[in-house]
Amino acid sequence: MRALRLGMVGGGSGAFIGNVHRMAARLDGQFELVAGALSSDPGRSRQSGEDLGLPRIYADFTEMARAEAARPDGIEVVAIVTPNHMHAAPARAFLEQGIHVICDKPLTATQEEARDLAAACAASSARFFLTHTYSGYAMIRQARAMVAEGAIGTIRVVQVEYAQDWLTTDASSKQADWRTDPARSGAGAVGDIGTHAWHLATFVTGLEVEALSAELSSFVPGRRVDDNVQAMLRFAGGARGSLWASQVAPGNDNTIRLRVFGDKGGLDWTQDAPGQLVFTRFGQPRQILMQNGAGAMDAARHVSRVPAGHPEGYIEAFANIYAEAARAIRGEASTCPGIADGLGGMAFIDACLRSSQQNGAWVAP
Ligand code: SOE
Repeated sequence: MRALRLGMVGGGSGAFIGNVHRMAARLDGQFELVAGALSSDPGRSRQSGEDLGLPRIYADFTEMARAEAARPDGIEVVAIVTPNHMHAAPARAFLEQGIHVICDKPLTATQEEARDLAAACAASSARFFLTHTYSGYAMIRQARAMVAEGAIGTIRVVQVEYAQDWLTTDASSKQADWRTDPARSGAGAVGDIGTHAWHLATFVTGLEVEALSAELSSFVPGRRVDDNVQAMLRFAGGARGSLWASQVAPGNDNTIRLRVFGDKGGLDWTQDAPGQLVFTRFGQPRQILMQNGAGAMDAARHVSRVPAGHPEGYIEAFANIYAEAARAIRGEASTCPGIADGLGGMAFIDACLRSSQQNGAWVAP
């Protein structure tokens, strides 16, 4: 099947997530990167594009959107891997040209930008996708399918946590500087990794969060955004949960764990062992289900590439998001996160901020 022609905005030399997107796009041969505006600095954009051997290099995304739409061999999809405050404008520019968008999370830096972008999506013939990476893991898909078929019964408790330690001090870096600048990030941990945790909990359980009570903290003196968020969650149907996302948790590089408990059983997944899912039927021994192993469900097999015992990891999970975006673009069934997931994440951020400002009052997202 012909690879889709892909462009990229952001992700120039020295960037982190841009290179991850390129690896994910390349892994399954579904995309060919042919154009880029890889930096807001024209010189760095050119140098980065030349380093990657890009056929077409642009100084800015506005020119790229116009020029690529005018070419018969122009890009069909663009990946936006810029800081949060630079998601909305490029996404809108390409959507208006009918070019599909794959954007890193969270959706935008502000609620207003999110509303504007949702309107641009509604007005465009093109699709919009959001790279909530961790929903791409096969054993997260296994957990979602098991919940849906009733393997753990009626959900009662949901525990989700996402812990890092890279912002434990106020050390400056390219990655830290924009994430701790409210003008460029919009929010701190709650937006950067809290939305990943929120998406995992709602994606696996299929439950809506009806209300939450949150406390956002900024432990590092002088930090202008939150670096730790703890939230209690009330789900539709009566389930209760908690979400913890922190970037000041020494000993945690990128630790993610989701546990879901029902009246018949429980599920427990951690990114420390992403190819495993611990499943317990109440009253029976715990089972460790292995990716592509015995008990694997189609939803997990469809996003696995190798037989059981051959670990797949973060890049493969990211590649699953890209592969599902390609399937959706081709009109096939896909569970790729999209604009609704992005708006949900923005509503989660806003609700946490409102609740925390009201001393943990219960608020609706
Ligand atoms: C930093 O917290 C970060 O790079 C996030 O921005 C990513 O979304 C996450 O996947 C890894 O950590």
